[in-house]
Amino acid sequence: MARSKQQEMGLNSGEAFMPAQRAREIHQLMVRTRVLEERMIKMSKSGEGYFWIGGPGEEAFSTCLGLQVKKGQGPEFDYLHLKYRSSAIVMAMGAEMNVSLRQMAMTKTDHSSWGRNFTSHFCIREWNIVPVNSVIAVQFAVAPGTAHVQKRSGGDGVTIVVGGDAGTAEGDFATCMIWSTRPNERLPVLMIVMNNGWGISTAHCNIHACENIIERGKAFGIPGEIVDGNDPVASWDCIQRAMHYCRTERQPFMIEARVSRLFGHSSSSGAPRDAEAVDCIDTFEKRLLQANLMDQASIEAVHTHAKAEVESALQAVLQEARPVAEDVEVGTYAPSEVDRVYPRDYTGLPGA
Ligand SMILES: Cc1ncc(C[n+]2csc(CCOP(=O)(O)OP(=O)(O)O)c2C)c(N)n1
Ligand SMILES: [Mg+2]
Repeated sequence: MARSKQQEMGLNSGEAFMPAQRAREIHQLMVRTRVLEERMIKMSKSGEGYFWIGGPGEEAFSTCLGLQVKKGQGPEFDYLHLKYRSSAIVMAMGAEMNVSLRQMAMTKTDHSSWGRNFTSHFCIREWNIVPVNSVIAVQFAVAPGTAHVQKRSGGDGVTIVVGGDAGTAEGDFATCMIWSTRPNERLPVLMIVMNNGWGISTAHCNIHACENIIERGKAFGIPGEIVDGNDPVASWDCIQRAMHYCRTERQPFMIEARVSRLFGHSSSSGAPRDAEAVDCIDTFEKRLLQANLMDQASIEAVHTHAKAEVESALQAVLQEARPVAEDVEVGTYAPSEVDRVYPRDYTGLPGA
């Protein structure tokens, strides 16, 4: 079919096409997330917040992912097992900026951890976002659990697990491949590796002998795609294909998204801007301008609005209550049947 879209305004990356309206929506979300993250970096330096870690450089791919999630609570919806650079996914799903800001400022009003965890450690039960863990790659070992429930209960919900390239060296990554491909029990898991080429200060090329991480899926019959995660047009298309496969085939699929890490690992390394790395917002804006989908003034307006939005959200958050010492143990332990067997034992283990 000759594409009627040829008349339609939009952007192309190879075969992939993105209509103008979606491109503008994605641009706005990318900018809002970037401005939010940059303000949080400033918070880590100004004393308005504490440790920072986050996702500048992953906005293109992550926004496209968040917009395509089947959002809701329970097995008929998608489950998300995210990492600490997933802010753009959560923003694209519709989160307000204060979801991140409250965790950064460690206020008691923080919905994810009551001010007890680092920023970007989301936990949103209503959207099936299971708690983000600082221990890298454990999400890969947990993900088959929700996928198992989804397979058993029917429907087309899938489990999406996102990790970093260095984290694939952990046994949890192999656990995910094994438990998602047991004979007669293949599971609808979308395994996503955000490959930024770094694990803190260790370069990917010093550790991984195989050039592409998706090659490792081959031993398990897991198909995979590599995508330029800095390109929203290519990313949208790739995610759409992969999600469709998991939803309809009820089988695992792997995506390796090549992305940038724009502010180093975290505030612990000073979060300096990496001037060499490709900036997905810069390159996207150049394309939007070139295709006449936006002009310079409308791009600047998106940035100005986002900055005003984060400033007003932050000023409100800074007035909110802080956790109190008496709350420190609240929510750290869920009572279980084991308590009855070992009543005075916190861990439930004999002799502990
Ligand atoms: C099990 C475990 N080992 C080590 C660490 C320390 N650590 C924190 S982040 C990180 C690097 C992770 O790199 P990657 O998986 O590529 O994710 P990225 O930070 O690049 O997004 C390491 C080693 C940890 N948190 N957990
Ligand atoms: Mg990495």
